[in-house]
Amino acid sequence: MRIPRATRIPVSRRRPLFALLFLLIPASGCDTPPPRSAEDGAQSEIQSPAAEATAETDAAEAPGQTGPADQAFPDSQAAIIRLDPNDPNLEIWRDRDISGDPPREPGPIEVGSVLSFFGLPIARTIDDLIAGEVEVAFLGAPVDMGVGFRGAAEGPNALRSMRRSTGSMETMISWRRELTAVDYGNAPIDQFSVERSMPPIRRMVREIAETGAIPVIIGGDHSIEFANVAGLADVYGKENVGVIHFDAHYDAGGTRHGHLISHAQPVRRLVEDGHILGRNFIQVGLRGSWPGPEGFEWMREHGFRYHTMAEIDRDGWHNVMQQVLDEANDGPEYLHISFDIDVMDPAYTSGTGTPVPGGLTPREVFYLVRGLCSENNLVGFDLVELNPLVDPGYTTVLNAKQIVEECLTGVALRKLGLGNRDYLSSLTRRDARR
Ligand SMILES: [Mn+2]
Repeated sequence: MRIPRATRIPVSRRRPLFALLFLLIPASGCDTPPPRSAEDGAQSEIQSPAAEATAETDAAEAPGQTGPADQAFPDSQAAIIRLDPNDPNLEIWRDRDISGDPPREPGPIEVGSVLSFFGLPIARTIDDLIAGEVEVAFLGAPVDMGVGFRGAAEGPNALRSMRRSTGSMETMISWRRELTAVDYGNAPIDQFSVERSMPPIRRMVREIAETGAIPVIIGGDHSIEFANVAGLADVYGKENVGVIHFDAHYDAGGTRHGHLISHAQPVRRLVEDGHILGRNFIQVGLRGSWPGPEGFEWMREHGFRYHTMAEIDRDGWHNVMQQVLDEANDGPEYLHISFDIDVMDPAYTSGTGTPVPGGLTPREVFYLVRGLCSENNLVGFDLVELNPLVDPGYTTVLNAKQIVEECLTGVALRKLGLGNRDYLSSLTRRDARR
């Protein structure tokens, strides 16, 4: 940047001025080690005034930061603008404050024609879940800054806008009839920060799981898998939960511009923070250009089981699918499914942020998801990366809705003692004709 001649300052007087500028612009602690987890990361964004003063002093005196302004400021940690710890609205959890609600008996609340997931009653509190003996609680997690592309935050409301459940001809089982389910609303998030959005989602997943209900979390981008699975591990125990990760991408990327969580990193965070063992991760549908060799080596090192589209093309979907179902049965007691809609071919799911050609078809996905949810002790399910803003015709929302329903049909089958990947109604099958 060129400084106008009239305001130029003699070289000998520059240092004190730059020191003053550093004092005027709040500095973050550039000596602070990277946070261990996304939840820690959220907390570390707020510092005490004493820590701020130290950081400012350190920054002002740090070597190499007293050069011309156009070199010192743009890339400097000292230029990061921190949160205002005195903002009375800093605590995003306020959104769930119900202290102003009229008194009522706890339990699910019917909402008539007001939009909710599948037209379900809503629940506002843990007491509502308990009083209603709720078995499945939907939760919206409208995060989209983790994909860096606007629209995934509209996923929950896009799904809420779909027609209600229509049942399943394949099984002649209606999950709506068999399961008590509610819409638990959206998690309160910080729309400007992935890091700060993780704790409230994790807390709500934990609330649901603590009552014994299954959280079904609708994203939102894939960063929320971290909060979802960490929340389940809080309740069911570290390393006690297995995860089937449906995705075109492995989502175990390393640090990016200092960020430890985004839609490309939840898997690595879950493993490195000790929530899930690598060998209890099963990846399905990987393809395209990411990861490269290092990513696959990292998964091998940690004992991941993964099934690429290349393997599916070579061995046939049926064979790989049976193997996935067998592997899921050979894992820890509890299972979570994290379903990135981009695992499907963009022909069926254009409405997503990072589509990759050559993916799965609805026919392949529906059977597998129903089978997994019927044969396992499912404790959580998330569907992510649904972006209705780039979904002409709502094809993606339609497929997303069906995937969720296939899973819940599986859960209902299991409850009825019919949990079996190949279960079909006798009315549906040719070989059962009378
Ligand atoms: Mn993903």
